[in-house]
Amino acid sequence: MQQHRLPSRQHPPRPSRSRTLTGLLASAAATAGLLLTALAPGAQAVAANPYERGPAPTNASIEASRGSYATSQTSVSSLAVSGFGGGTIYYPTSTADGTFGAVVISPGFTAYQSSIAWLGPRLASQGFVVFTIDTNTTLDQPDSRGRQLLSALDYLTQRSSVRTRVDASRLGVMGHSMGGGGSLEAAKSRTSLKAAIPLTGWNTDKTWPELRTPTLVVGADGDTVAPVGTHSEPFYESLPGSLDKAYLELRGASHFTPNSSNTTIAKYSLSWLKRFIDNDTRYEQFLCPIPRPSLTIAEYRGTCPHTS
Ligand code: 9J3
Ligand code: ZN
Repeated sequence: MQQHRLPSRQHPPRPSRSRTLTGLLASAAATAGLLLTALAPGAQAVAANPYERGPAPTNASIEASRGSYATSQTSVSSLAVSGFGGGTIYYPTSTADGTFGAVVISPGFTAYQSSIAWLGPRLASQGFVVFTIDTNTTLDQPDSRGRQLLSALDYLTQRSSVRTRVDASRLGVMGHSMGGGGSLEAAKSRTSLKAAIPLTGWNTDKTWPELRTPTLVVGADGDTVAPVGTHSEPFYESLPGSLDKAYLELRGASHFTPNSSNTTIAKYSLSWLKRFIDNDTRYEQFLCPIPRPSLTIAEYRGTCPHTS
């Protein structure tokens, strides 16, 4: 009878045992012990979650203006791409932690990437490759912005200078206003996306039962351009009830609140991206049970607990 043995440089072959029951049991126990000893150090990191990036989060770390990764950025000329208007890629400088999930972000009607630029370093420093884009024209409508978000994702994963840093299977979309409406369009047409976050989203289409992407809908209580009653709320309610979804309504906020650095937008967007692009359940604590109304949260709805 042949003994089962782990290939190992540290452990020389053992002498064969007798074929008694106790011998077999002892052999099995020894092999199990060997397995545990051999696998424990590596298995700890791998078995937990291969997509986790960065230290265990705290409320302070998700509210901070920067995460643990130093970041770099590279400009993408509109002349060098097709299907969208170029942009800026923000990414963790280090290659020591493997690949990262990625998110592309579209600005709103008449606006440029500068209007959502604050999210670039903010999210990249937490361990994402972030691509803030310009659209082909600033007047492009949400359906067009949705296609442009997907073109930008394809550019990012297939042609960009940072493509080897990106895990092309773990991608998300965000956007402001018509860009947020575009993020819903993108998720509708590419159900493999892992996360979508429309920020004070605007769209003439109010119903999104086709989405299969975990979606965080962010509205603003004082939005008169895309009022929550005719935009974010119906968007959220029309998403499948079986979906991991949430509705965050910012308190004391306007349509343009997502255009400046905002802690509430950042902490819940980051938690959503971490939870669903990185499958990082360490962030579940910030999403479930659903956050209570506060100085900055007018209302929060969600399907909790989230599935894996
Ligand atoms: O992207 C947006 O800010 C959409 C809001 C808007 O101006 O819609 C009117 C056409
Ligand atoms: Zn619809």
